[in-house]
Order: sequence, then C-alpha cells, then structure tokens
Amino acid sequence: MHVETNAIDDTWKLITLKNDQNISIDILNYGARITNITVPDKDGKLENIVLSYADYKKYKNDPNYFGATVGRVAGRIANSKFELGGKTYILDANESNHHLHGGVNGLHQMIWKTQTFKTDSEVGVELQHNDSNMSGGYPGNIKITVTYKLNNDGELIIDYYAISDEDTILTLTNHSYFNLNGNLKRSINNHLVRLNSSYFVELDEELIPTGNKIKVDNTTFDFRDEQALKAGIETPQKQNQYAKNGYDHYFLLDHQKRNSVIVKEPNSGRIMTIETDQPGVVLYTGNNLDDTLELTERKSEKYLGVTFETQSSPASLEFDDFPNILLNANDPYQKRTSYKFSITDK
Ligand code: G6D
Repeated sequence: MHVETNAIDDTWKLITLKNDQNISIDILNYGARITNITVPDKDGKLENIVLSYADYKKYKNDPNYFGATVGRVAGRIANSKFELGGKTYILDANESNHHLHGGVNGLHQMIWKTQTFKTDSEVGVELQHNDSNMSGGYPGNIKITVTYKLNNDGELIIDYYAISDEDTILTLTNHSYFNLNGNLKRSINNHLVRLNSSYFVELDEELIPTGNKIKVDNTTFDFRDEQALKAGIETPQKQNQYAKNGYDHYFLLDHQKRNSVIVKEPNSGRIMTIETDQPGVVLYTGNNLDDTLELTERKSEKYLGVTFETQSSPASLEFDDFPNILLNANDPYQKRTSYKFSITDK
C-alpha cells in the first residue's frame, strides 16, 4: 500500500493512492476530484478508466465537473430557489434560470484541505472544506469531509460527512466519468449496465423533474437485468431525446437488492460494482461532451464517459414523495458509495 502527495503549485496538490495489486487512484484537492483510476484488464494491462484533463489548470473552469465532488446540492434546483422553515432562499442561477450542481461557487471549485493516511489494509485521503453561511445562497455554516479509501480488495470507498449549524439542504456526489475500455479507446456505448431500479424520474425539456416517476418496464431505462448503454443512445425514446439522445436521469434504487449498479466492458473484461446507501443515482452518458477538450489520452467526444451520481433528489424540494435533501442543524450527514473493480472470470 502506498500514498503520496505531490504539489502542483502553492495551493493545488495531487494525492496518489496505490494498493498491492497496482490499482492506483489520483485525487486533486481542487474540487476534491478523482483525476485517474488505473486498473488492470483481463490480461493484466493497467489502464486509466476515468476522463481527465492532461493540463490540470483546465479543471479551473470545467463545465463538465470531471471527477468532481459536487454540491452543496448535486443536480438541478428549479428556478434557483427553495423554501425552508418558512423562508425563501434564492440561489445563484448558473444554467438559464436554474441552479445546477451547487452553482457558481460549487464545491467542485473549492480548494480542499487534505490529510492522507495509511493502515495495513487501506490507504486514503481525507478532504475537508468549510462552506460559510449563505455561500451560493445556502443557509448554514457547514463543515464537509470527503474521504477516499483504497483497499486490497480493489475497492474505492467514498465517505461523505457534513454538519451544519443551521437547517439547510445538502446532497453530495462524485461526478467521475467512467470508461472501462481503458485509456478512452472507445465510447461507452457498449458498456453493459445492470441497475436495480424499477422507476426513473421524468424530465421536462429543461431537464427539470416533472414530479412523475416512470416505470422502467418496456423502456430504454430498464437496466434491471443487463442492457448496453447504446439502447438509449442509438434507439432513443422521448426522454432520451430530451437528454440529447442519451441518459441524464435519476433512477430510484430498489434498495432491497444489493449491488446497486454493475458495469461490464466485454472487450477488456473489466467490471465495476457500485454499492451505495443513497436512494438513487443519476446516470449521465456524457451527452454534452464535444471534441474540443484535450483529455489525458485523446480529444474528448460525445459518449466518451458515463457518470453514476449517487445522491438524493433536489426534486424533493417541490414534490413530497422524492428522497429528501433536508439536513437539520447539528444532525450529521453521513453517506457512503463504494466502487469495486474486478475482471470477468477467465
Ligand atoms: C449537463 O445535464 C447534464 C448534467 O447532468 C451534467 O452533470 C453536466 O452536464 C456536466 O448539464
């Protein structure tokens, strides 16, 4: 097990975690971002499986949130306002008149304090950020800690902890774009996904939830057995078309089953198994990516990565029967999402 810290400049730094099977993960303290996950394929070839910029400074105004910790509220808050405790809070609008991913002062743009650690069984880094009251329009002084841990079972565990001195709203996620082909050889269209969800949340044309939960049966959103992502890309239905011919939707997890999400890439034999205590996950197939970005391995393109943004739902601010994002003063916020990397049996 190995952990090291390398300074990029006087405030940005890169932490590298490596386990005994040579799986390694890089974490940038700007935005508490994952910038590299290197895992073997079925032949033992070590390759990167996340989208990242070759030039770290490109993360500064990154509209794609590559690898970022997203919040205070991941997702969209309609019309950039919400009611809490009889008061109306106005948030900054950073996507037409809506608030996306924590707004212009979102957590993805903060420089987090870091503390690395190593035990016999794991290596990790704890990142900490104190967000002040009314930052971006959110009430409460809130201390946020995100901990990344890598163990010798090939697991990356992300623990989220927060505590606020006032009632507020919060739902954090990680916005890594995965591509299990390795070094971005091909698109994610042929990735096979199994997602234990019987309902997804309907969106309007501005990608704002309508309040309807749609059964996945007989739609391109049924991943309960296993389905290639190209279903919603190459034979898009109306909801896929709203998301520019792909997925950008919140799935409500059938939590009575384990292994919330299993992703397989047949050529490399790589498998990623996601477990989470969150009630749902946004599946986003990189529909906004174009060919203007210089990524570490190559130019970007549409559908080059897929995110699994485990989180609660900002739609709960408008519709009661959605997983809520309320955080009461002095009540700890504690969530965990893990990613286990393995290969198909030979
Ligand atoms: C687009 O709608 C999508 C979001 O879900 C995604 O997080 C963002 O691009 C990067 O706005």
